[in-house]
Amino acid sequence: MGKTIIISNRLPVQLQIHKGSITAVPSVGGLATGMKSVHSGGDSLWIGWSGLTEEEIPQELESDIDKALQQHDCAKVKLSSEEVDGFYFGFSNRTIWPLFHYFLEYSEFTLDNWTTYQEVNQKFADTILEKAGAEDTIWIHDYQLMLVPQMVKKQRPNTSIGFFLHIPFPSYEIFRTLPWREEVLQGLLGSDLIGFHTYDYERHFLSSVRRLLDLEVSFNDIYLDNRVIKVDSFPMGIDYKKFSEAAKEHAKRTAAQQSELQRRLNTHKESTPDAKFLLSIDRLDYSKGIAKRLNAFEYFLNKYPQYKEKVRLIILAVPSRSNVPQYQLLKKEIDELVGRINGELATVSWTPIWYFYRSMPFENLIDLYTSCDIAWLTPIRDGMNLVAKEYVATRTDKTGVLILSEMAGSANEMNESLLINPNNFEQIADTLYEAINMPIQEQKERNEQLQKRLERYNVEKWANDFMTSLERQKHLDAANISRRLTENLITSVVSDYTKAKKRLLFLDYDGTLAGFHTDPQKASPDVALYQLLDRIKAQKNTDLYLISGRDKDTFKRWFMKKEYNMIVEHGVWISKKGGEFDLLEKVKNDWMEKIRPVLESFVDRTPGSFVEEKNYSLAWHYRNTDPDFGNKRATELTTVLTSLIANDNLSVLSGNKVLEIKNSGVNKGRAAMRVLVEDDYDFVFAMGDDWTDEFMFQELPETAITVKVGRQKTQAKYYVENTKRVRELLERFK
Ligand code: GDG
Repeated sequence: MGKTIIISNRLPVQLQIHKGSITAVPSVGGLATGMKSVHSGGDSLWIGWSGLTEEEIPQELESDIDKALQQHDCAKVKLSSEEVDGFYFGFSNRTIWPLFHYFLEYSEFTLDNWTTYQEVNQKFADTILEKAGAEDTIWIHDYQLMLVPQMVKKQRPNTSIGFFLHIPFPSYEIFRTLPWREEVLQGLLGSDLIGFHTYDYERHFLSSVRRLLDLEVSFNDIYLDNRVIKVDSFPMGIDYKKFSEAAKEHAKRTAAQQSELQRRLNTHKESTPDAKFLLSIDRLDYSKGIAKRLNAFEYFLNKYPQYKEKVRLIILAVPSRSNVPQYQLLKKEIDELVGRINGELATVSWTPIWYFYRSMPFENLIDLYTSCDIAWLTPIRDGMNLVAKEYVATRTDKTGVLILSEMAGSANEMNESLLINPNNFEQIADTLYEAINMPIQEQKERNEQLQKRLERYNVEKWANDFMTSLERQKHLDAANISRRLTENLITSVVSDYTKAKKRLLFLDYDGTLAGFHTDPQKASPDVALYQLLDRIKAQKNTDLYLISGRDKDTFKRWFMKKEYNMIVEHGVWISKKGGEFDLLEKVKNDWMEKIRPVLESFVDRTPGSFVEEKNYSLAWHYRNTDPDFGNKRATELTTVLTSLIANDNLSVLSGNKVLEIKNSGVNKGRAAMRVLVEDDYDFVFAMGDDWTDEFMFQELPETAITVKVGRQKTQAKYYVENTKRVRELLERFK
């Protein structure tokens, strides 16, 4: 069994160089603790940037640094300060971060930064390729490294690669503004499994993949060449035990054992026993809505002045990315706001806001969590927000109220908290009032539910779920690959073909012999296809049938002179060796009058869709519509039609971007079986790409060789990737 390689921008240890000696101290961040269960016991390696630029590492210390990192099963990627500027402070934090948090106006599209981002991603990929063995599993983290999966996959197609995005994935309307949007998506699609915190981020991503890359997406599977990529949501949890146990331990401390901060908090509590502490903890980031929160606090105090001197807001803003201009401006704005509000509202015995701009040791974090009556977290956008979960975990007596922004990923799982819209000051003020006055019993009931969930779905479970899903994907893929028509299998099929005394071939047209065209009438056969079919047809003891859902007039125009055998309209008509079309099935078409207006009303409401009228069926095509909208309309139309046709012996067939309404008993399978019994065939071969071909795959005998074009679920025995491969295979039938 291989090891797990974890890759993130920063390593889970912090390097400290003191008088020429190096120490690597484990960092306490959520990701580092989360991955503990995966990154342990010598079975894993963590690759990342050490936090020191090339210029900051004296050459003579380089190998000591590597050794210090090795002791923590870590390896570094070397970055120069110029690379850090372009890749991290530039593209990651001035383009992707604001864009993915819906701060479009902050997003800078600078070609140089994009170039550096690509180069640095390549450096990460190269380090992975250098360190990873063939059996290793790779888990890449976050928005700084979105191109790495593809870079690794290209060199190691069989390596299992997972990717997790810790920030939101924005809606298509936002994502499409990125000049390098296709490249970013393709980079991510090098993964076998892509994880997001919430279902919404997942669906935004799938929508962008569909619209920008025009790839086939079925539920949460993306089909790309010969691979299936799974996309799923894994809401990240916390190390619940660590927080709840730390809180229990703090509760037992004597005054002498308590921290200075705790003692001060206690003094204030004792002097004003009915006053409430509100807490907000975030990195100083515009996405966290700190300035808005301060304004909302002022709004609350003006709306409910009875709480002046009765509430205190403790704001811990952790310094972050302070060399990005927006962050400097934000810092200034917050400093000024705190100053103004305190200046205007403070009394001799009361300062409304206590503001800390620093990072605190874990100990103090627990002091704050356990001492504050209300946690008030109002990000404008947040991938998850672990602080909300940590606060709840430390409330060991189950008291305390969590007020949380709906825009945080964690809001999806924390329904028992008081959810607010961070832009609605009226609602926020009223919610603060509600929180301050919430009966203890209600607090306990809410927290009990929340704690149960957080304890169960903790960070270890999150990491294990992701890894299990990645592992499962590998097996599924292996199972799928085994059905791929490989060179060995092709050789054996060709040999059966050569040896056979009487051969029968059914070949679907659209999506099988020819690719799709925006206008179906323009998808006419090319010269090479005619030559290929001519050659097969000319072979002795070979009956070749083109079998299609197309109307007979088009096929007549394209193929009649070639004297190919044809079955059209899913098996209604048959023509042999250039003869006229005969009805293969006696079917009615009087129902069309009733159905046509329904389809036309859908055409009116779905730009890009159109109705194709055949002799015995009606088809609604939606290939040229907006993909999401088209799929939605297709579902709606299926529902409408299913109720309309209930008693008419009709069925709705869902093809490749087409819904077709036709007589129930007519299908390609039935038609193929009619032909099959006409002779004693010892080689039966069928190829097709969509649902209508599945009837053939189902009906033909077990000995038939059935081949699906594309990797979707199928009854066929084998699959090939695309029409190019179809033709390559048929070329070998000699
Ligand atoms: C990104 C996404 C997503 C904070 N201040 C101190 C301190 N912290 C710790 C907290 C918590 C972590 O930092 C912050 O995590 P968040 O989830 O709230 O936010 P981001 O840093 O923005 O993280 C976010 C996360 O990735 C995970 O996927 O949830 O949405 O933006 O663990 O406890 N720790 C210490 N001192 C502090 O002053 N020791």
